[in-house]
Amino acid sequence: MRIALLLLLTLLNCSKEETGSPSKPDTALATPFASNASNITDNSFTANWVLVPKAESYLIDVSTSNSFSTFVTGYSGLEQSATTVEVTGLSSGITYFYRVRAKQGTEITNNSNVITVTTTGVQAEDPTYLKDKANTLANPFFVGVAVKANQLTEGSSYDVVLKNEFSSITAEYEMKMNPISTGSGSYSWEAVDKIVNYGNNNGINVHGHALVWHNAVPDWLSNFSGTDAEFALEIKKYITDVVTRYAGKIKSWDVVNEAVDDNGNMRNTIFLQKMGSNYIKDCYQWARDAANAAGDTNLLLFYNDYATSTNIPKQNKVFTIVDDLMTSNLIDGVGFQMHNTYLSPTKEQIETDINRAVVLGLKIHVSELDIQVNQNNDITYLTEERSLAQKEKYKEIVNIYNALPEANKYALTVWGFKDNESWIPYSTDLNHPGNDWPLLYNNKFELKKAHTGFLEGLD
Ligand code: 9MR
Repeated sequence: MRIALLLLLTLLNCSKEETGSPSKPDTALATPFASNASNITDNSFTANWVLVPKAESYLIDVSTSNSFSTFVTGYSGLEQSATTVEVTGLSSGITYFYRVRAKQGTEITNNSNVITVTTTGVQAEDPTYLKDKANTLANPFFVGVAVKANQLTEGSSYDVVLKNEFSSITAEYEMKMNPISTGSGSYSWEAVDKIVNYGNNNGINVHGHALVWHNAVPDWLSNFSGTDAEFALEIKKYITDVVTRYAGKIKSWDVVNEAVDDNGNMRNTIFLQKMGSNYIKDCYQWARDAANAAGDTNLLLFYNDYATSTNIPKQNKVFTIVDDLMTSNLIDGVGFQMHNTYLSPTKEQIETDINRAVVLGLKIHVSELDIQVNQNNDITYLTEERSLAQKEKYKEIVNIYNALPEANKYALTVWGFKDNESWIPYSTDLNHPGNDWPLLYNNKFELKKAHTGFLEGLD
């Protein structure tokens, strides 16, 4: 009888194993915990979650709805053995949601918590062209961009964007003295001709930048061994030849650029050293005389400088120079470069600065606008938050400009097209410590929120 009972129990055990009915695990598989996404770009991110003991794999869902009513193609229960997966092929500026389940054999847990992540870049920004909107204003002004001659090939993406969006150009470096002046009376005109012809042939205003700048002195002049009077004659000849060649083709020139030091004194340049304290006036006089002699009595002469909104001693010195030039009727406008950041200068600082030129009846050129978002190197990609802050700052400066009286308006020029081609990232001049995204278009020439901010500034 005992033996028969043991036999029965053994048989029962066997049959239980044979039918494969689940044996209860020691501890149940835990539901995973999803953690924040990393490596977020405009078309991908890395989804992360915490390892679940005993899980053999994980099933990940990615959706554009937090109820997961639909799934991103390829990401409905995608099985993955690691605790991370790169989610690719996404659109820019879109919010995605992800969740994960753990799996062991046939056992699958409930869904984890849901993580929200927004890809970088822009989505459905207002495609209105900048100049089109500016031209509908009661008091329109030129919307400018800094260019390089090699961007101006017919049909290039620069060419297309430029003709659509902008009504003025400034050469980013090719109209400075060091590329043009190869020796006394000898010049390299090719790039300048290309830029000027491009503007003239396409009805785009051309602003000349810059006749005299301490950072663009050609070697032969830096090493000049003649007398100071001979040096001054070389500068006069240079200004005369350049202004004459492009008389009637270039609407305005920055005659002297950045003559004031950050300490509020005159910058101790080779021009000041060799030509004396009257050199600025001399340069403007030579430019005016050359234009008049060539029959262009409408050439606009600008003084151009940076950081005057925040540096008051510098601002004061700039306006001493401007006043002096005004007295001699040698200046038509002031260029405020505006290499700004998303934090500075404030609206009030900018208005106070610009207004000093407005009350003098001068034209205002916001001449080199860009807005840094990573001056402290605290982000590794253009975050949503920083992108919005930049947008607001673009909107603010355009708004300030647009509010100027008609007589004071001239142009608002952005210093380049695409973020990755800007002078700002890692600039040694600025001691910029990292990457940055200061312009209106991203590396793929897509519209950024900054562009929408510019448009909104025109409202
Ligand atoms: O952005 C310009 C850069 O590409 C040139 O290498 C550099 C030297 O020519 O000049 C940069 O533009 C400067 C402008 O002419 C004057 N204000 C400061 C700008 C940034 O350095």
